Amino acid sequence: EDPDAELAVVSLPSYACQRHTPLQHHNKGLIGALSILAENAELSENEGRGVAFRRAAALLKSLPQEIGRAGQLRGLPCLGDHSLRVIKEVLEDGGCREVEATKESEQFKAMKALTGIFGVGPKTADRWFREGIHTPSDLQRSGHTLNRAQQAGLQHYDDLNLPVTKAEADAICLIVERAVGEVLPGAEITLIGGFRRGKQTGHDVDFLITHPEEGREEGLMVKVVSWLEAQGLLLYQKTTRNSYLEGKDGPARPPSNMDRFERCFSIFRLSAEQLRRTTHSTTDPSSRVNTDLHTVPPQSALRRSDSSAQMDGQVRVESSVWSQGSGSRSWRAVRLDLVVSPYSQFAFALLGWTGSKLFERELRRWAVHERAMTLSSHTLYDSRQKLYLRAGSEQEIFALLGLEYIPPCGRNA
Ligand code: DGT
Ligand code: MG
Repeated sequence: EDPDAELAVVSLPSYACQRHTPLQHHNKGLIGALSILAENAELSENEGRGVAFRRAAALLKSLPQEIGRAGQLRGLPCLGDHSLRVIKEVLEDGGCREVEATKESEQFKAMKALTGIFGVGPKTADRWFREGIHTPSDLQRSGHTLNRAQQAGLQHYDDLNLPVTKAEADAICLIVERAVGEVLPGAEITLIGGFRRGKQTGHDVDFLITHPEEGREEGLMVKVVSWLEAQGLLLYQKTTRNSYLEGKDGPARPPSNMDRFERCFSIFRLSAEQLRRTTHSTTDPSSRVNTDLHTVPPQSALRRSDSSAQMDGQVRVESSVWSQGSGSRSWRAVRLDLVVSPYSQFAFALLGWTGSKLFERELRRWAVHERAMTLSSHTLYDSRQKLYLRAGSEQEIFALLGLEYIPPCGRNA
């Protein structure tokens, strides 16, 4: 009898946007291995290879149980030859040589360390690596001229490489809410990105801002940023008008829409006091933890061990950024991204900025290949009818795409 002659544990559709992908899953070892290879491909700017590993990992994330034998995967989509080889090796030998070699590789380690600097992408990191620069300290010593973003990135390197907790995101939310309320009453702010998908930590905090009266949001970003800067809350900021031009092959959008889409990349200065105030005033009992220290935030905000960070092969269980050595710090740096969207595009912006990145990619791929539509964070264009489809909610967009609605917590592909 063929030991592999068993049916797949479940049958799953091939696009991640057709499935629920929860945050908690059952195949951490396999997913960790595939994620290392995906990351390495991305750092080597081999996008296609990266996506193939990400799709395979996402498929495993949506399985309802742990895989014990490769035969259980028979008939499942998204698993290419390379991914299957890695999966088999991990299942049979408890590890994969290619993954181990990647993790140990000087190039991979250096590329990770250098792209871990805010403002440094794979191209720049690769150029530096070939000059013998492997670490942020090497870079500092090299005397290279850095742009403003990179200078800030180097300066706040340690903080920006520590996960941001949900408690920290909530504290920043209160402050940004206040800024938005001061400069434009009635404006609305929504926590997006990984935290909206239910993650307990992230690499940054992302907010989407809009106003129910179309047009009132114009110029809002500049005002919000100025307010935050005046309070000394931004360590760095760069505001762009509609920096993101999606899908070069997408239809041209009216310039007025594009002009209104604003984004700000920033580094926020979060003080221990601000964090303490939030965690004490919150109504969620799970995040209300007693502490008799003045500047040290509650334990809930200090926990740094995170399953999603471990999944990415980056086990970070160091002592908190808030308590270093014997003393305690009074503030930390946090990456903060702000996006302003006109109300008419809000649903598209919300869907487009909630992620995950792979889920977004899969939505757009589904739209193009299965529906002849172009989805962006602004609009949905139907190429057959030659018209833009309006939507007031994420549910409507899924319906227009002919997809079952997947809530944010199911978009962790
Ligand atoms: P994190 O921060 O590591 O917990 O993970 P995410 O999922 O929050 O990832 P992040 O912060 O890089 O981006 C949030 C989502 O926004 C991401 O899942 C996809 C989307 N996104 C990121 N950058 C862009 C962009 O330039 N344009 C558009 N339309 N969407 C973007
Ligand atoms: Mg994020």
